[in-house]
Amino acid sequence: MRTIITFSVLLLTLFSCKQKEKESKSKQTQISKVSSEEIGEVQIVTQGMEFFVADTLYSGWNKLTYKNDSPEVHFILMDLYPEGKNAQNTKEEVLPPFEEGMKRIMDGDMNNAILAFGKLPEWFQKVRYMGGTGLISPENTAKSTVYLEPGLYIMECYVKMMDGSWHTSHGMYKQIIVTENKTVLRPPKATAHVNISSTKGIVLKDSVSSGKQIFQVQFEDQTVYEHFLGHDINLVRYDDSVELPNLLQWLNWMNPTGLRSPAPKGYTFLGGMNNLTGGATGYFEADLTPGNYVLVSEVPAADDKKLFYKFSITN
Ligand SMILES: [Cu+2]
Repeated sequence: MRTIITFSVLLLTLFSCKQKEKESKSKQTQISKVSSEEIGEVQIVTQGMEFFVADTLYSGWNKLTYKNDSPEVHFILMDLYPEGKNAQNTKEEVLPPFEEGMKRIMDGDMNNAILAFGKLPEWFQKVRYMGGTGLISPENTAKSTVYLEPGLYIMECYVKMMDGSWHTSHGMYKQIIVTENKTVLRPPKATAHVNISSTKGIVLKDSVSSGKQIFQVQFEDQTVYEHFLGHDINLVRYDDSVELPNLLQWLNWMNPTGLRSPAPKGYTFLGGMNNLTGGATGYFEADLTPGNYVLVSEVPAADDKKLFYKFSITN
């Protein structure tokens, strides 16, 4: 009798194992059917002056993997547009004042530049910046995780070409619809924490070593500086040969040579977190090797604003 019971238990166990195996196999099939939009993995590539990226994404956490296959430095900024506005409005109402303003700056005529920027439509003030990547050098990949609310976005890069014209004017703006459907992505586990604010500047709160690091960026607040934009974080590696003030000059788009190709030599831009609203959190990752680094905002006179934090990795 005991043998029969034992045998039955064994059979049951075997059966339930088989069943579990089946279930797990069917789960695996289900997982492979989940779309990349639902997983929240967003691949973006630039080869010239464009963004190759899906035109529809899910809302919630999204990991942007931005491969810069072009010869210029770029970044990604996610602009959440107010209701009823789209890429057509960018083209007709936003690009012309920026183009005219930049031409005036190149002529050294700041008064008329300000007048030109004054022609920006009122709704443009209602654009909300939802993060993106920091500046990224050619042949590098930026990885940032951002929380996207549903809505119509313009993904943009406003670095300038050699002649001072904006990358946006050459095609680096792309309309993306973020739907009510949510991704399954969870925010990554950070290895280092960075705080940024208009009063305390950039503060790296952990010591960082070489290898893959995931930075969690906490925007304590956000504000508008003299360049009409807020603060962000760019991770930059620099050679011993360089002088940092020349990077700070370059990081001000209002300088005729600022944010313009070619980027100053001796620096490698490794991504970061673009403008977020106060209270928001974003993540970016980078593979670090021993050397000198700076976390810096793309704002005029970042050092005076303490939006500048140097650190070194020795091991
Ligand atoms: Cu660009």
